Amino acid sequence: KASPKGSVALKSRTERKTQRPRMYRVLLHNDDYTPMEFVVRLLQTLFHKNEAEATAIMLHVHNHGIGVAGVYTHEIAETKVAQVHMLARQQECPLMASMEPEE
Ligand code: TYC
Repeated sequence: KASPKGSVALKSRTERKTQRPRMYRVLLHNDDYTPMEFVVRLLQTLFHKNEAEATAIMLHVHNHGIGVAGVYTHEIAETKVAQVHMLARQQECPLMASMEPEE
C-alpha cells in the first residue's frame, strides 16, 4: 500500500502481520549448580553478547530467577533453547531455557 512517508506507517494491522513475524524471548532460568562462568560463555557464544552484556544477563538471572538471553523468530528461538540444553547436558549442568512470545 502506498503512503506518503514510507510503506509502514499507514498499513493495517493485518498487512503488518504478514510482513513482521511474531518474535519470541529466549529465557534462561536460574539454578543452584550451573557455574556462572559457563552461563557467561554460553551467552557469548550462542547469543552473541559481549563479556559485559553476558555478565549482566547472567547476574540478572542469578538474582531474579529468570532473564532474557535474546529475542528471535520462532524457529531460531527453538534452536537456541535446544542448543542451551545440549551444551548444558554435555557439561552435566541443570541449566534450563524456555521461550515465550513477545506482547
Ligand atoms: N545460580 C548459579 C550459581 O550461583 C549461576 C546461574 C546463573 C545459573 C544463571 C543459571 O541461568 C543461570 N552458580
